[in-house]
Amino acid sequence: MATRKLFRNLLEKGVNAIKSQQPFEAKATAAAAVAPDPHLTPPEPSGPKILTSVPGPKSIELKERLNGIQNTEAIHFFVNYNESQGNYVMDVDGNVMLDLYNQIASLPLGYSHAKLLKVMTDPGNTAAFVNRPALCVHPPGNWPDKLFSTLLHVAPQGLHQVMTMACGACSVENGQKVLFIAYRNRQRGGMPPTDEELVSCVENKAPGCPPLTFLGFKGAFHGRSIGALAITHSRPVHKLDVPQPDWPMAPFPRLKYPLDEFARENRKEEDMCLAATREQIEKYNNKGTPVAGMAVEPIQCEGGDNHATPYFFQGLQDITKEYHMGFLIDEVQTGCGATGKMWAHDHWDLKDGPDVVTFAKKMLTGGFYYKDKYRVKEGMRIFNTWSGDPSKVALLEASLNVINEEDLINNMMRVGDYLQKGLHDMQVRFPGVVMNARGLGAMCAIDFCDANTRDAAIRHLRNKGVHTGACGPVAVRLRPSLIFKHHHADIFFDIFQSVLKDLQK
Ligand code: PSZ
Repeated sequence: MATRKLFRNLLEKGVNAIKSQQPFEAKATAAAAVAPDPHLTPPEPSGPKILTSVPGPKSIELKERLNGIQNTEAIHFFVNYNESQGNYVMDVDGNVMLDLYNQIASLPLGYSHAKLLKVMTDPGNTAAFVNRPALCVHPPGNWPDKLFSTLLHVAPQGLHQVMTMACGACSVENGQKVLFIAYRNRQRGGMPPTDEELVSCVENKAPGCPPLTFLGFKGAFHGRSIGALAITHSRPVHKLDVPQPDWPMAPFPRLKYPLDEFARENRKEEDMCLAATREQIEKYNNKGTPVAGMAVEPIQCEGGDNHATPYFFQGLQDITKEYHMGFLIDEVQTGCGATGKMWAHDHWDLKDGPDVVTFAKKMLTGGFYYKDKYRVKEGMRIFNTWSGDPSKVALLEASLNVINEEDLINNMMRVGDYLQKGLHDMQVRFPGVVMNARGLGAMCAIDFCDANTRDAAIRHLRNKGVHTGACGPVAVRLRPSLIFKHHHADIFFDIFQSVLKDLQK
């Protein structure tokens, strides 16, 4: 019985138990009294407004109804998308919350941005929305132009090939496939596959299905489908009962924050992880299961917002070159400007572009970029029915225009700096409650003394009108959209401070 309970706790770690709280009337702070953003129609609220506990009675009723046909344990609250605006999400009970989580970090411009609504209502786009194409066989005539003006326009340096996909996990898996295929092509010296390979691969047997492996990092999250899951090592809830290949796993640095203050210790930790990565690769290569590629997140997000320095990532790239492996950078959560650069790996000053970069979330379409040398010759090998969706690329186009016109990536750098300083200030003022404030641009996090206090903080924040997310064992992560400004940060800090005061009691 005790084991069962422990197991369930392990499985549920990070899924917040949602309990009722006392209603809270958020005060409109002086900081909130700023001119409304003209791009928001109607303008966003001036601050949070809480009418019931969150989730409120309507959310609870809907959850019960939905629970009859699916598992609803992860649902925080039901949303009124018609009334959610800018940085504020409104739930079905009329509670208005400042949203620092944004649909798991996937709204580039918050809710109902006028420019995105316009794309949806433009009669010229109707056919594209109604007739969803099988993009790899019947693309629309404007598809090449659309890809050049959007995805290629913001492509990471040195990566000129792109493929759209439906979600993050399938982007990662297709990126892995591209690297496996390239590895085998290199081993064959450009010769075509043998008949034996063609026959055996259909039966999941070698040599057609080679014993190649792919390296992931401890604490990583790359998605829930089987190939992406095989390089995911964050929580048991993702993996339990699913057969997985024996692939190498290396330690990801556990650094001390602020990074600069602990530069010497952090360097030692990163050197240790780089050495361990080499050891893993040698081990798997030597036992006849060569490592064809490695995947790494610029910040391990779901795993707890674990950062590493450019030195570590440069070291990883050197290793991939030395061992003739592909270097896949998973920018599903870090891509599209939130770190203060279009791609988080732009912060690293790599000698050469990465081999594959995956994206989804704020890019609105899934997909991956890759180097020309990884182009797969045959059609149908990197392929699925929809292979993305032109309507999502139309929304991405409008979003990128706004991001460019309003200099929103630099906004993330500036407001991110402000958020990081504010979080640091909180850890100085509430020692023993919060610690390890950290961030890159506006992708920030702070640790709590333990998981229960962290979960309570998220509940209290929500009941006072701020929606944030949990990650890792004890962290709260902030995932503002690119239109988040300093006055929103002030509202967050007012409420965060009052929650920390309550928790300190
Ligand atoms: O709990 C969850 O399902 C979460 S929390 C964060 C994510 C999912 N992120 C998805 C994700 C990611 O952060 C990285 C770095 N790579 C791949 C994925 C998978 O993307 P989706 O969910 O679109 O398949």
